[in-house]
Amino acid sequence: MTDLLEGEYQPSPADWVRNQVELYESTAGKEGWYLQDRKDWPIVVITSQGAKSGKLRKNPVMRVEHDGAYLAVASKGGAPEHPVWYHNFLANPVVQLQDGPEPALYRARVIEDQTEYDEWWQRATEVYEPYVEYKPRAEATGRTIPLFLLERI
Ligand code: F42
Repeated sequence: MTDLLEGEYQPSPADWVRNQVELYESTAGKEGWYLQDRKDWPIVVITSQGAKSGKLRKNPVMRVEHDGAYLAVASKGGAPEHPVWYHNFLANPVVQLQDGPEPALYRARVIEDQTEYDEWWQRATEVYEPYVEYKPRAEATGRTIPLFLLERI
């Protein structure tokens, strides 16, 4: 697979993330398209450019799609801090998203409007119910889970 963004690919230090990306990309999305053994939990692979290094970072996130737009939920399991890719998306909002055989470029923006946030949060929890538990876990540490809307360029 050829990346649409320029830069050297730096695989994730997390085995499960790196392996899922490899399986997904090497099979053009025919394998590795869901989380764990749950075919009702589909994923997409997003490639961003490192905010500091400029290297390409690849992260699967849950597939939350509506009218051709995608949501990236920066949940990190409800951890106290944002995932590192959150900073990459802010610094370099043009990201690559693969949902199926071919990647495409999207522009990412943080959803600020509360109504829009609530609408997309609802869609996210319909795809992946564990987000419901991540939200209070993050909020207990003073963090609101950021939502990025990705629109095709
Ligand atoms: N994570 C989510 O947050 N939401 C999801 O919906 C989600 C779904 C999902 C499905 C399948 C799967 O396999 C993983 C899934 N994950 C999901 C996990 C997700 O892919 C990420 O692993 C997770 O969000 C943590 O992201 P992270 O970026 O914090 O990961 C760390 C461990 C990491 O990989 N760090 C790298 C490193 O080398 O330490 C990247 C570092 C990086 O990008 N550096 C930047 C650079 O310039 O290169 C610097 C950025 C800066 O300015 O600090």
